[in-house]
Amino acid sequence: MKMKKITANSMQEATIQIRQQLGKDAVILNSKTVVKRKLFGLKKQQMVEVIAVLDQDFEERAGKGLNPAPPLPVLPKKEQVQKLPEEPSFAPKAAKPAPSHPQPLEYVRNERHAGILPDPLIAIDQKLKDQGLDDAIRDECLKGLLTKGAVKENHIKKELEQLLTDMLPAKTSDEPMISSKYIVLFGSTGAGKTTTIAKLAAKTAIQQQKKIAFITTDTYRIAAIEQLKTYAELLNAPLEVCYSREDFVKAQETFKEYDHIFIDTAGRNFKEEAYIKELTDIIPFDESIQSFLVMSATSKYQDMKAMVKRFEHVPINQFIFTKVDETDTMGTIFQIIADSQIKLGFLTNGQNVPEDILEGSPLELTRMVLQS
Ligand SMILES: Nc1nc2c(ncn2[C@@H]2O[C@H](COP(=O)(O)OP(=O)(O)OP(=O)(O)O)[C@@H](O)[C@H]2O)c(=O)[nH]1
Ligand SMILES: [Mg+2]
Repeated sequence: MKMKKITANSMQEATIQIRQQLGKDAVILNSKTVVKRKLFGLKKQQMVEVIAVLDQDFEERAGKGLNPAPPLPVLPKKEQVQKLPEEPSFAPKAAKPAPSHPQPLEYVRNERHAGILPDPLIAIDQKLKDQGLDDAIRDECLKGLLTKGAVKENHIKKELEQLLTDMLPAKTSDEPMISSKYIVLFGSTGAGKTTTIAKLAAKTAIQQQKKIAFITTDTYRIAAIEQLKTYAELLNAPLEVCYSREDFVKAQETFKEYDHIFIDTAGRNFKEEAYIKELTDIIPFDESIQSFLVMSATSKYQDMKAMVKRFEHVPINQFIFTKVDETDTMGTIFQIIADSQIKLGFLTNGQNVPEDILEGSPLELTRMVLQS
């Protein structure tokens, strides 16, 4: 896909320029009259501004004798879509051959910087940027939308939803959210680990009628043990406090008849290497453990990115993002998942236990990004 904005004195002149720059298969997407100031702003002149595209893939495939891709199916306004007329006899001969075609992604990027995308695409690009999505994701979206000819608002929404959803790792449909015997939540201080573990445990015990137990390795604050004990008592579930790997192995033996054991960990400054070591010293991260990195949705992108990097040697099966009720910027979460390709487990949206938790899905997250 190649796109050009041409400003000329007349439609005829614009047509000649489009033909010279894009070739005879170019299609006009949009044309409007603009007023340009000349002579240091003293004189106004009416000109035409035309946006034209050439479906380059179509050209290349046709050239190679392959089935050509369909031309752009949807264009802005019916009356604005004009196939270029045959070359007028007075057209000057092209002085030099058309420039070689840039790669599509580079092309989209250049067009964005030159500010000549159709208005609805400019608006959607800005919205995604405001949400915190980076150039690479936005380029991919623009490229996909242009390739599908989605330049009208209603068409954009559907296609964009699909494009964004496809960038996130999908869960298999039969994959239960709580799939292992041991479920461990870790992350930085105050992220909402204990509250979320109580929500998950309560849902598993009440809705799925599973036999559940708790382990905590958070021995730094007396209040932390008390907090989890309160939830355990409410759910009539046992709790073991583990200070070491030996304690942990003993607790595993004690709970061998239980369906799911929810493990709470201490919130620590994730920048400290020692924290990661303590975590892996006590908990054996093997296949029987489903691990969730818990991060607050209100955290900055760079901090989240650093946190994921810090935990790269602890296997992270899925993410949990808490406090989504406290932010309107879901794009940061989207970006982190797209970067890391780690699946989204849950989102929590309030302090109520157990209600304020949702299973995360790529489509739901995409919709949240586009709605906010
Ligand atoms: N608004 C909002 N608050 C939440 C959510 N989840 C947890 N909180 C609140 O965040 C605060 C910290 O929650 P905790 O569960 O104690 O966090 P933690 O990660 O266990 O904290 P440490 O163990 O000290 O590291 C509490 O006031 C929770 O009620 C949420 O989804 N939305
Ligand atoms: Mg806690």
